[in-house]
Amino acid sequence: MGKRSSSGELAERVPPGQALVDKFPVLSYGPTPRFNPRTWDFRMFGMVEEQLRFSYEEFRALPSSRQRSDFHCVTTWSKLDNLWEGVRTVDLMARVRLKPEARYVIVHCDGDYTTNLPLEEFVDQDVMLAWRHDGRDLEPDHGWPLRLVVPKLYGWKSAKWVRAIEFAFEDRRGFWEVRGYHNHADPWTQERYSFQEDPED
Ligand SMILES: Nc1nc2c(c(=O)[nH]1)N[C@H]1C(S)=C(S)[C@@H](COP(=O)(O)O)O[C@H]1N2
Ligand SMILES: [Mo]
Repeated sequence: MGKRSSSGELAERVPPGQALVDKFPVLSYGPTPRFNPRTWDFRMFGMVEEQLRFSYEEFRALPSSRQRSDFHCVTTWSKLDNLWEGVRTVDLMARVRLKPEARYVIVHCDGDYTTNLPLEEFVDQDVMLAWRHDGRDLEPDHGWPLRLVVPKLYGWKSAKWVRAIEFAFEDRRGFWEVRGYHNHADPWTQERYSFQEDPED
């Protein structure tokens, strides 16, 4: 993302109803899981020709990238210019052979948190599975050892402590999506709550 040279430019980067923060708040439902590098794994399953499983070492050996992006939580805070380091989902997808039926992604985390998004949005250029933020390893509360970052959707889609990606033919609502939050979650159109959803979608 560009430099913050004028307040107009800045305003263009802040979705309606959001306020900027400098600190990085922690927003978690439930406790921070413990990480054990010997038992941790990362799986890709569902509508794939062959399931994949990575050990921690194998996952960290994937090609990594650094990208800057903004982050918007539905509780109205936004944090701009986060520098994330990890694996872009487009690069991860080079490893998996999807079945043509795959249309949605269900993200599975330690602690039974899940979230869902369309495959098309999961493979956007700015979406990453990240292990570093602003030049430092993620803190446990922020998702160490691995979190998803989906800059174009509200923060609850950026799942922390990710362990598996499931590819599905049909959409399935995740943890917050079944508890009254919007299935899609675009901050620019304030897709905050499920009652706003168009029944035609
Ligand atoms: N596993 C898991 N991921 C999660 C959450 C959670 O409770 N559990 N909270 C979500 C919400 S609501 C937001 S805004 C972001 C916050 O990320 P942060 O705690 O690193 O700021 O994480 C998202 N990812
Ligand atoms: Mo959030």
